[in-house]
Amino acid sequence: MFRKVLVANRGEIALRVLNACRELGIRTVAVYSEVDRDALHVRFADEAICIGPPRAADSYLNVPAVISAAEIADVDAIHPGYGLLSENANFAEVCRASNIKFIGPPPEVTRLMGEKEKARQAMKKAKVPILPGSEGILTTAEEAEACAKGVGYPVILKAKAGGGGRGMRIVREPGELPNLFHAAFTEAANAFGNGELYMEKFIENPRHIEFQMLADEHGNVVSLFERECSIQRRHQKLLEEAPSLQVTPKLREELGRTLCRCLGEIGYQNAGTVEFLMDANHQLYFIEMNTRIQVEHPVTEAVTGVDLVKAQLRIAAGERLDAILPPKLEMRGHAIECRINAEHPQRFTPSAGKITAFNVPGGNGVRVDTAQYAEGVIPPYYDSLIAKLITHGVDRAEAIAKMERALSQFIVQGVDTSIPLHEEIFRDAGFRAGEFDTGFMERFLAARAEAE
Ligand code: MV4
Repeated sequence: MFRKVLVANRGEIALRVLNACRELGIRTVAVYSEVDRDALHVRFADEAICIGPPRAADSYLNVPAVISAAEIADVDAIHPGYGLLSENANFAEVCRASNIKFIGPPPEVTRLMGEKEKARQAMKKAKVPILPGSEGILTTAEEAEACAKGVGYPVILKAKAGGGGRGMRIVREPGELPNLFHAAFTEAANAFGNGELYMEKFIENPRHIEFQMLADEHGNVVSLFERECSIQRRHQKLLEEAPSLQVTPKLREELGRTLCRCLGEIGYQNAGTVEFLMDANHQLYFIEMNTRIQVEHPVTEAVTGVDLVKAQLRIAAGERLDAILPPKLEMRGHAIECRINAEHPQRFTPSAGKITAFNVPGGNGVRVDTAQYAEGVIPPYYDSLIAKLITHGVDRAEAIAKMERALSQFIVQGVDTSIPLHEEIFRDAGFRAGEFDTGFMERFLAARAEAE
Protein backbone atom coordinates (compact mmCIF):
# COMPACT_ATOMS: atom_id res chain seq x y z
CA MET A 1 0.00 0.00 0.00
CA PHE A 2 1.03 3.61 -0.47
CA ARG A 3 3.02 5.26 2.33
CA LYS A 4 1.82 8.81 1.61
CA VAL A 5 -0.86 10.30 -0.68
CA LEU A 6 -1.51 13.90 -1.77
CA VAL A 7 -5.15 14.92 -2.15
CA ALA A 8 -5.43 17.44 -5.00
CA ASN A 9 -8.85 18.80 -4.09
CA ARG A 10 -10.82 20.74 -1.48
CA GLY A 11 -14.21 20.58 0.27
CA GLU A 12 -16.13 17.45 1.13
CA ILE A 13 -14.37 15.20 -1.41
CA ALA A 14 -10.93 16.14 -0.07
CA LEU A 15 -12.11 15.10 3.42
CA ARG A 16 -13.67 11.93 2.03
CA VAL A 17 -10.34 10.89 0.47
CA LEU A 18 -8.28 11.94 3.53
CA ASN A 19 -10.55 9.83 5.74
CA ALA A 20 -10.13 6.76 3.50
CA CYS A 21 -6.34 7.20 3.56
CA ARG A 22 -6.31 7.60 7.34
CA GLU A 23 -8.33 4.41 7.80
CA LEU A 24 -5.92 2.52 5.51
CA GLY A 25 -2.89 3.77 7.47
CA ILE A 26 -1.68 6.06 4.66
CA ARG A 27 -0.11 9.43 5.55
CA THR A 28 -1.87 12.38 3.92
CA VAL A 29 -0.89 15.69 2.34
CA ALA A 30 -3.47 18.40 1.66
CA VAL A 31 -2.95 21.27 -0.77
CA TYR A 32 -4.85 24.51 -0.38
CA SER A 33 -5.34 27.96 -1.82
CA GLU A 34 -4.75 31.12 0.24
CA VAL A 35 -8.47 31.40 0.97
CA ASP A 36 -8.70 27.80 2.29
CA ARG A 37 -6.17 28.19 5.14
CA ASP A 38 -8.85 27.41 7.78
CA ALA A 39 -10.54 24.62 5.77
CA LEU A 40 -11.05 21.21 7.38
CA HIS A 41 -9.09 19.37 4.69
CA VAL A 42 -6.08 21.39 5.79
CA ARG A 43 -6.70 20.74 9.48
CA PHE A 44 -7.29 17.00 9.14
CA ALA A 45 -4.37 16.14 6.84
CA ASP A 46 -1.00 15.13 8.27
CA GLU A 47 0.68 17.88 6.22
CA ALA A 48 -0.66 20.80 4.20
CA ILE A 49 0.99 22.90 1.52
CA CYS A 50 -0.31 26.21 0.17
CA ILE A 51 -0.25 26.12 -3.62
CA GLY A 52 -1.41 29.58 -4.62
CA PRO A 53 -4.03 32.34 -4.79
CA PRO A 54 -7.80 31.75 -4.36
CA ARG A 55 -8.80 31.30 -8.00
CA ALA A 56 -8.80 27.58 -8.84
CA ALA A 57 -6.86 28.27 -12.05
CA ASP A 58 -4.03 29.67 -9.90
CA SER A 59 -4.03 26.92 -7.26
CA TYR A 60 -6.02 23.67 -7.45
CA LEU A 61 -5.73 23.59 -11.28
CA ASN A 62 -2.09 24.68 -11.35
CA VAL A 63 -0.28 21.51 -12.45
CA PRO A 64 3.30 22.66 -11.68
CA ALA A 65 2.19 23.86 -8.22
CA VAL A 66 0.46 20.55 -7.39
CA ILE A 67 3.37 18.47 -8.70
CA SER A 68 5.90 20.62 -6.77
CA ALA A 69 3.91 20.07 -3.58
CA ALA A 70 3.85 16.31 -4.26
CA GLU A 71 7.63 16.29 -4.80
CA ILE A 72 8.38 18.41 -1.72
CA ALA A 73 6.16 16.19 0.45
CA ASP A 74 7.63 13.08 -1.21
CA VAL A 75 4.28 11.31 -1.83
CA ASP A 76 3.79 8.02 -3.68
CA ALA A 77 0.45 8.94 -5.21
CA ILE A 78 -2.07 11.73 -5.92
CA HIS A 79 -5.84 11.38 -5.58
CA PRO A 80 -7.56 14.08 -7.67
CA GLY A 81 -11.13 13.73 -6.27
CA TYR A 82 -13.75 14.94 -8.77
CA GLY A 83 -13.70 18.05 -10.97
CA LEU A 84 -10.43 20.08 -11.00
CA LEU A 85 -7.62 17.86 -12.37
CA SER A 86 -9.50 14.55 -12.13
CA GLU A 87 -10.12 14.11 -15.87
CA ASN A 88 -7.06 15.93 -17.12
CA ALA A 89 -4.99 13.38 -19.09
CA ASN A 90 -2.05 15.78 -19.32
CA PHE A 91 -1.91 15.97 -15.52
CA ALA A 92 -1.96 12.17 -15.27
CA GLU A 93 0.92 12.09 -17.77
CA VAL A 94 2.95 14.58 -15.72
CA CYS A 95 2.33 12.41 -12.65
CA ARG A 96 3.58 9.37 -14.54
CA ALA A 97 6.68 11.26 -15.73
CA SER A 98 7.32 12.35 -12.13
CA ASN A 99 7.03 8.78 -10.81
CA ILE A 100 3.90 9.63 -8.86
CA LYS A 101 0.94 7.25 -9.14
CA PHE A 102 -2.19 9.02 -10.41
CA ILE A 103 -5.19 7.40 -8.68
CA GLY A 104 -7.43 6.91 -11.68
CA PRO A 105 -7.28 5.34 -15.14
CA PRO A 106 -4.24 5.60 -17.44
CA PRO A 107 -4.04 8.92 -19.36
CA GLU A 108 -4.65 7.15 -22.68
CA VAL A 109 -8.06 5.96 -21.45
CA THR A 110 -8.97 9.35 -19.95
CA ARG A 111 -8.11 10.94 -23.30
CA LEU A 112 -10.22 8.41 -25.24
CA MET A 113 -13.26 9.04 -23.03
CA GLY A 114 -12.72 12.82 -23.21
CA GLU A 115 -13.15 12.64 -26.99
CA LYS A 116 -16.87 11.92 -26.82
CA GLU A 117 -17.24 10.64 -30.38
CA LYS A 118 -14.30 8.26 -29.98
CA ALA A 119 -15.80 7.01 -26.71
CA ARG A 120 -19.08 6.39 -28.55
CA GLN A 121 -17.36 4.36 -31.27
CA ALA A 122 -15.37 2.40 -28.66
CA MET A 123 -18.62 1.49 -26.88
CA LYS A 124 -20.27 0.53 -30.17
CA LYS A 125 -17.36 -1.76 -31.00
CA ALA A 126 -17.82 -3.50 -27.63
CA LYS A 127 -21.57 -3.95 -28.29
CA VAL A 128 -22.72 -1.40 -25.70
CA PRO A 129 -25.96 0.11 -27.09
CA ILE A 130 -25.51 3.63 -28.52
CA LEU A 131 -28.04 5.96 -30.15
CA PRO A 132 -28.35 6.08 -33.92
CA GLY A 133 -26.13 8.89 -35.18
CA SER A 134 -22.99 9.87 -37.02
CA GLU A 135 -20.05 7.57 -37.48
CA GLY A 136 -17.25 9.90 -36.55
CA ILE A 137 -16.97 13.65 -36.93
CA LEU A 138 -19.25 15.66 -39.24
CA THR A 139 -17.05 18.13 -41.11
CA THR A 140 -19.70 20.16 -42.98
CA ALA A 141 -23.33 21.18 -42.56
CA GLU A 142 -24.10 19.23 -45.77
CA GLU A 143 -22.64 16.06 -44.27
CA ALA A 144 -24.71 16.71 -41.13
CA GLU A 145 -27.89 17.11 -43.22
CA ALA A 146 -27.28 13.81 -44.97
CA CYS A 147 -26.68 12.10 -41.61
CA ALA A 148 -29.82 13.61 -40.04
CA LYS A 149 -31.88 12.42 -43.00
CA GLY A 150 -30.80 8.86 -42.27
CA VAL A 151 -31.23 9.11 -38.48
CA GLY A 152 -34.54 10.99 -38.60
CA TYR A 153 -35.37 14.29 -36.85
CA PRO A 154 -35.10 15.45 -34.13
CA VAL A 155 -31.33 15.07 -33.80
CA ILE A 156 -28.78 16.61 -31.46
CA LEU A 157 -25.36 18.02 -32.38
CA LYS A 158 -22.74 17.52 -29.70
CA ALA A 159 -19.16 18.73 -29.39
CA LYS A 160 -16.54 15.99 -29.48
CA ALA A 161 -14.58 17.90 -26.83
CA GLY A 162 -17.72 18.81 -24.85
CA GLY A 163 -19.66 16.96 -22.20
CA GLY A 164 -21.88 18.00 -19.35
CA GLY A 165 -24.31 19.75 -21.68
CA ARG A 166 -22.09 22.42 -23.20
CA GLY A 167 -21.89 22.99 -26.94
CA MET A 168 -25.04 21.03 -27.79
CA ARG A 169 -27.82 21.96 -30.24
CA ILE A 170 -31.15 20.22 -30.76
CA VAL A 171 -32.25 20.22 -34.40
CA ARG A 172 -35.97 19.60 -34.86
CA GLU A 173 -36.37 20.31 -38.57
CA PRO A 174 -34.11 20.10 -41.63
CA GLY A 175 -34.31 23.86 -42.29
CA GLU A 176 -32.68 24.66 -38.94
CA LEU A 177 -29.67 22.48 -39.46
CA PRO A 178 -27.17 24.75 -41.29
CA ASN A 179 -27.51 27.61 -38.78
CA LEU A 180 -27.42 25.35 -35.74
CA PHE A 181 -24.44 23.45 -37.13
CA HIS A 182 -22.44 26.66 -37.43
CA ALA A 183 -23.62 27.94 -34.04
CA ALA A 184 -22.62 24.69 -32.30
CA PHE A 185 -19.28 24.63 -34.12
CA THR A 186 -18.45 28.22 -33.13
CA GLU A 187 -19.53 27.71 -29.52
CA ALA A 188 -17.49 24.52 -29.18
CA ALA A 189 -14.45 26.09 -30.85
CA ASN A 190 -14.59 29.01 -28.41
CA ALA A 191 -15.33 26.92 -25.31
CA PHE A 192 -13.05 23.92 -25.90
CA GLY A 193 -10.60 25.09 -28.58
CA ASN A 194 -12.10 22.39 -30.82
CA GLY A 195 -15.29 22.82 -32.83
CA GLU A 196 -15.65 19.25 -34.06
CA LEU A 197 -19.21 17.93 -33.89
CA TYR A 198 -21.03 14.60 -34.00
CA MET A 199 -24.72 13.75 -34.14
CA GLU A 200 -27.17 11.55 -32.27
CA LYS A 201 -30.88 10.89 -32.43
CA PHE A 202 -32.43 13.26 -29.88
CA ILE A 203 -34.36 11.63 -27.02
CA GLU A 204 -37.10 13.89 -25.59
CA ASN A 205 -37.02 14.08 -21.77
CA PRO A 206 -34.93 10.96 -21.20
CA ARG A 207 -34.10 9.52 -17.82
CA HIS A 208 -30.46 9.75 -16.82
CA ILE A 209 -29.08 6.49 -15.46
CA GLU A 210 -25.43 5.66 -14.84
CA PHE A 211 -23.48 2.51 -13.99
CA GLN A 212 -20.71 2.49 -11.39
CA MET A 213 -17.75 0.38 -12.46
CA LEU A 214 -14.50 -0.75 -10.82
CA ALA A 215 -11.56 -2.21 -12.72
CA ASP A 216 -8.27 -3.43 -11.25
CA GLU A 217 -4.86 -3.36 -12.95
CA HIS A 218 -5.00 -7.10 -13.72
CA GLY A 219 -7.88 -7.03 -16.21
CA ASN A 220 -10.75 -7.68 -13.76
CA VAL A 221 -13.86 -5.50 -14.00
CA VAL A 222 -17.09 -5.38 -11.96
CA SER A 223 -20.34 -3.43 -12.16
CA LEU A 224 -21.67 -1.94 -8.92
CA PHE A 225 -25.01 -1.40 -10.60
CA GLU A 226 -26.82 1.81 -11.44
CA ARG A 227 -27.77 5.20 -10.04
CA GLU A 228 -30.79 7.20 -11.15
CA CYS A 229 -29.76 10.84 -11.70
CA SER A 230 -32.69 12.43 -13.56
CA ILE A 231 -33.47 15.08 -10.92
CA GLN A 232 -31.23 17.84 -12.21
CA ARG A 233 -31.41 21.46 -13.17
CA ARG A 234 -29.28 22.98 -15.94
CA HIS A 235 -27.06 19.90 -15.93
CA GLN A 236 -26.47 20.16 -12.17
CA LYS A 237 -27.74 17.08 -10.39
CA LEU A 238 -29.81 17.83 -7.28
CA LEU A 239 -30.67 14.33 -6.13
CA GLU A 240 -29.53 10.81 -6.99
CA GLU A 241 -30.73 7.40 -5.91
CA ALA A 242 -30.00 3.69 -6.21
CA PRO A 243 -31.40 1.41 -7.41
CA SER A 244 -33.34 2.93 -10.33
CA LEU A 245 -37.00 1.91 -10.32
CA GLN A 246 -36.78 1.64 -14.12
CA VAL A 247 -33.95 -0.87 -14.34
CA THR A 248 -35.10 -4.50 -14.18
CA PRO A 249 -32.84 -7.18 -12.68
CA LYS A 250 -32.39 -8.60 -16.19
CA LEU A 251 -31.33 -5.27 -17.71
CA ARG A 252 -29.01 -4.56 -14.75
CA GLU A 253 -27.36 -7.96 -15.09
CA GLU A 254 -27.03 -7.92 -18.90
CA LEU A 255 -25.79 -4.37 -19.26
CA GLY A 256 -23.44 -4.83 -16.29
CA ARG A 257 -21.92 -7.87 -18.00
CA THR A 258 -21.57 -6.01 -21.32
CA LEU A 259 -19.88 -3.08 -19.59
CA CYS A 260 -17.41 -5.36 -17.80
CA ARG A 261 -16.35 -6.83 -21.13
CA CYS A 262 -16.21 -3.40 -22.74
CA LEU A 263 -14.05 -1.82 -20.02
CA GLY A 264 -11.77 -4.85 -20.14
CA GLU A 265 -11.30 -4.35 -23.90
CA ILE A 266 -10.57 -0.66 -23.46
CA GLY A 267 -7.99 -1.33 -20.72
CA TYR A 268 -9.94 0.66 -18.16
CA GLN A 269 -8.54 0.90 -14.62
CA ASN A 270 -9.87 2.20 -11.30
CA ALA A 271 -13.35 3.68 -10.68
CA GLY A 272 -15.46 4.95 -13.56
CA THR A 273 -19.06 5.77 -14.39
CA VAL A 274 -20.83 4.98 -17.65
CA GLU A 275 -23.72 7.36 -18.39
CA PHE A 276 -26.86 6.32 -20.24
CA LEU A 277 -30.08 7.88 -21.42
CA MET A 278 -33.26 5.84 -21.07
CA ASP A 279 -36.02 6.40 -23.61
CA ALA A 280 -39.78 5.92 -23.13
CA ASN A 281 -39.40 2.24 -24.09
CA HIS A 282 -36.97 1.73 -21.17
CA GLN A 283 -34.06 1.20 -23.56
CA LEU A 284 -30.67 2.42 -22.31
CA TYR A 285 -28.19 4.11 -24.65
CA PHE A 286 -24.59 5.06 -23.82
CA ILE A 287 -23.82 8.81 -23.91
CA GLU A 288 -20.54 9.41 -22.06
CA MET A 289 -18.10 7.92 -19.58
CA ASN A 290 -16.71 9.75 -16.55
CA THR A 291 -13.22 8.61 -15.60
CA ARG A 292 -13.30 9.75 -11.96
CA ILE A 293 -15.02 9.17 -8.63
CA GLN A 294 -18.35 11.02 -8.77
CA VAL A 295 -20.12 13.31 -6.35
CA GLU A 296 -22.95 10.77 -5.98
CA HIS A 297 -20.74 7.74 -5.21
CA PRO A 298 -22.16 7.44 -1.63
CA VAL A 299 -25.54 6.11 -2.85
CA THR A 300 -23.72 3.15 -4.40
CA GLU A 301 -21.66 2.74 -1.22
CA ALA A 302 -24.85 2.66 0.83
CA VAL A 303 -26.59 -0.06 -1.19
CA THR A 304 -23.53 -2.22 -1.93
CA GLY A 305 -21.51 -1.73 1.27
CA VAL A 306 -18.37 -1.15 -0.84
CA ASP A 307 -16.09 1.78 0.09
CA LEU A 308 -15.38 3.12 -3.40
CA VAL A 309 -12.59 5.51 -2.39
CA LYS A 310 -10.72 2.81 -0.48
CA ALA A 311 -11.23 0.56 -3.51
CA GLN A 312 -9.66 3.29 -5.69
CA LEU A 313 -6.62 3.50 -3.41
CA ARG A 314 -6.19 -0.27 -3.21
CA ILE A 315 -6.62 -0.74 -6.97
CA ALA A 316 -4.02 1.97 -7.64
CA ALA A 317 -1.66 0.17 -5.25
CA GLY A 318 -1.98 -2.95 -7.42
CA GLU A 319 -4.45 -5.01 -5.41
CA ARG A 320 -6.87 -7.35 -7.16
CA LEU A 321 -10.62 -6.83 -7.10
CA ASP A 322 -11.22 -10.25 -5.55
CA ALA A 323 -9.13 -9.15 -2.54
CA ILE A 324 -11.05 -5.86 -2.25
CA LEU A 325 -14.68 -6.86 -2.84
CA PRO A 326 -17.02 -9.34 -1.13
CA PRO A 327 -17.52 -12.64 -3.03
CA LYS A 328 -21.01 -11.64 -4.17
CA LEU A 329 -22.03 -8.08 -4.98
CA GLU A 330 -25.65 -7.12 -4.50
CA MET A 331 -27.79 -4.09 -3.72
CA ARG A 332 -29.46 -3.94 -0.31
CA GLY A 333 -32.33 -1.52 0.28
CA HIS A 334 -32.53 1.92 -1.27
CA ALA A 335 -30.35 5.05 -0.95
CA ILE A 336 -30.95 8.69 -1.86
CA GLU A 337 -28.55 11.63 -1.91
CA CYS A 338 -29.45 15.32 -1.78
CA ARG A 339 -26.81 17.79 -2.89
CA ILE A 340 -27.13 20.71 -0.50
CA ASN A 341 -25.90 23.82 -2.30
CA ALA A 342 -25.28 27.29 -0.93
CA GLU A 343 -27.45 29.14 -3.41
CA HIS A 344 -30.29 31.61 -3.74
CA PRO A 345 -33.56 29.62 -3.51
CA GLN A 346 -35.15 31.25 -6.57
CA ARG A 347 -32.29 32.48 -8.70
CA PHE A 348 -29.96 29.53 -7.97
CA THR A 349 -26.99 31.89 -7.90
CA PRO A 350 -24.18 30.84 -5.50
CA SER A 351 -24.46 32.22 -1.99
CA ALA A 352 -21.03 32.89 -0.46
CA GLY A 353 -20.47 34.10 3.08
CA LYS A 354 -19.97 33.07 6.68
CA ILE A 355 -21.96 30.20 8.15
CA THR A 356 -23.29 31.42 11.51
CA ALA A 357 -25.04 28.21 12.62
CA PHE A 358 -24.66 24.65 11.37
CA ASN A 359 -26.44 21.53 12.61
CA VAL A 360 -25.90 18.28 10.77
CA PRO A 361 -28.53 15.51 11.11
CA GLY A 362 -27.49 11.98 12.00
CA GLY A 363 -28.92 8.71 13.21
CA ASN A 364 -29.41 5.29 11.69
CA GLY A 365 -29.16 5.31 7.89
CA VAL A 366 -28.18 8.98 7.63
CA ARG A 367 -24.78 10.05 6.26
CA VAL A 368 -23.54 13.60 5.78
CA ASP A 369 -20.41 14.34 3.74
CA THR A 370 -19.37 17.94 4.30
CA ALA A 371 -16.34 20.09 5.01
CA GLN A 372 -18.40 22.94 6.46
CA TYR A 373 -18.65 23.98 10.10
CA ALA A 374 -20.20 26.77 12.19
CA GLU A 375 -18.29 30.05 11.84
CA GLY A 376 -16.71 28.67 8.65
CA VAL A 377 -16.64 30.69 5.44
CA ILE A 378 -17.85 29.71 1.97
CA PRO A 379 -15.52 31.44 -0.47
CA PRO A 380 -16.99 32.69 -3.76
CA TYR A 381 -14.32 31.01 -5.91
CA TYR A 382 -15.45 27.39 -6.02
CA ASP A 383 -18.58 25.31 -6.57
CA SER A 384 -21.57 25.81 -4.31
CA LEU A 385 -21.88 22.27 -2.85
CA ILE A 386 -21.78 22.51 0.94
CA ALA A 387 -22.96 19.06 1.97
CA LYS A 388 -24.25 15.75 0.66
CA LEU A 389 -27.03 14.22 2.68
CA ILE A 390 -27.45 10.50 2.05
CA THR A 391 -30.11 8.25 3.55
CA HIS A 392 -30.35 4.48 3.31
CA GLY A 393 -33.49 2.50 4.10
CA VAL A 394 -34.85 -1.01 3.60
CA ASP A 395 -36.87 0.37 0.68
CA ARG A 396 -37.45 3.68 -1.15
CA ALA A 397 -40.27 4.71 1.19
CA GLU A 398 -37.98 4.41 4.21
CA ALA A 399 -35.12 6.24 2.47
CA ILE A 400 -37.58 9.08 1.67
CA ALA A 401 -38.93 9.18 5.24
CA LYS A 402 -35.39 9.36 6.62
CA MET A 403 -34.51 12.09 4.12
CA GLU A 404 -37.52 14.22 5.06
CA ARG A 405 -36.67 13.82 8.75
CA ALA A 406 -32.97 14.62 8.15
CA LEU A 407 -33.68 17.65 5.93
CA SER A 408 -35.90 19.11 8.67
CA GLN A 409 -32.99 18.81 11.15
CA PHE A 410 -30.33 20.23 8.82
CA ILE A 411 -29.74 23.81 9.95
CA VAL A 412 -27.58 26.20 7.96
CA GLN A 413 -27.65 29.90 8.84
CA GLY A 414 -25.73 32.75 7.25
CA VAL A 415 -26.11 31.63 3.65
CA ASP A 416 -29.08 30.54 1.55
CA THR A 417 -29.28 26.84 0.75
CA SER A 418 -31.19 24.41 -1.45
CA ILE A 419 -32.65 22.63 1.62
CA PRO A 420 -36.15 24.17 1.14
CA LEU A 421 -36.10 23.14 -2.53
CA HIS A 422 -35.21 19.58 -1.59
CA GLU A 423 -38.05 19.53 0.94
CA GLU A 424 -40.45 20.65 -1.80
CA ILE A 425 -39.27 17.90 -4.15
CA PHE A 426 -39.97 15.29 -1.48
CA ARG A 427 -43.55 16.59 -1.18
CA ASP A 428 -44.15 16.14 -4.93
CA ALA A 429 -46.51 13.24 -5.69
CA GLY A 430 -44.79 12.47 -9.01
CA PHE A 431 -41.40 12.27 -7.37
CA ARG A 432 -42.74 10.07 -4.57
CA ALA A 433 -44.28 7.74 -7.14
CA GLY A 434 -40.97 7.56 -9.02
CA GLU A 435 -42.52 9.20 -12.06
CA PHE A 436 -39.84 11.57 -13.29
CA ASP A 437 -37.34 12.18 -16.08
CA THR A 438 -34.71 14.83 -16.84
CA GLY A 439 -37.52 17.32 -17.55
CA PHE A 440 -38.89 16.98 -14.00
CA MET A 441 -37.22 20.03 -12.42
CA GLU A 442 -38.09 22.35 -15.29
CA ARG A 443 -41.77 21.38 -15.06
CA PHE A 444 -41.65 21.48 -11.25
CA LEU A 445 -40.18 25.01 -11.17
CA ALA A 446 -42.55 26.24 -13.89
CA ALA A 447 -45.55 24.91 -11.94
CA ARG A 448 -44.25 26.56 -8.77
CA ALA A 449 -43.77 29.91 -10.55
CA GLU A 450 -47.29 29.57 -11.94
CA ALA A 451 -48.72 28.99 -8.44
CA GLU A 452 -47.18 32.19 -7.07
C1 MV4 B 1 -28.87 13.94 -25.00
C2 MV4 B 1 -30.23 14.21 -24.73
C3 MV4 B 1 -31.16 13.70 -25.58
N1 MV4 B 1 -30.78 12.98 -26.66
N2 MV4 B 1 -28.54 13.21 -26.08
C4 MV4 B 1 -27.03 16.65 -21.56
C5 MV4 B 1 -25.71 16.54 -20.88
C6 MV4 B 1 -24.89 15.63 -21.69
N3 MV4 B 1 -24.11 14.78 -20.82
C7 MV4 B 1 -25.85 14.84 -22.49
N4 MV4 B 1 -27.11 15.51 -22.39
C8 MV4 B 1 -28.17 15.11 -23.11
N5 MV4 B 1 -27.89 14.37 -24.21
C9 MV4 B 1 -29.50 12.75 -26.88
N6 MV4 B 1 -29.14 12.05 -27.96
C10 MV4 B 1 -30.54 14.94 -23.58
C11 MV4 B 1 -29.52 15.41 -22.77
C12 MV4 B 1 -29.93 16.10 -21.59
C13 MV4 B 1 -29.68 15.59 -20.32
C14 MV4 B 1 -28.99 14.39 -20.12
C15 MV4 B 1 -28.75 13.90 -18.87
C16 MV4 B 1 -29.22 14.60 -17.76
C17 MV4 B 1 -29.89 15.77 -17.93
C18 MV4 B 1 -30.13 16.29 -19.19
C19 MV4 B 1 -30.83 17.50 -19.34
C20 MV4 B 1 -31.04 17.99 -20.58
C21 MV4 B 1 -30.60 17.30 -21.71
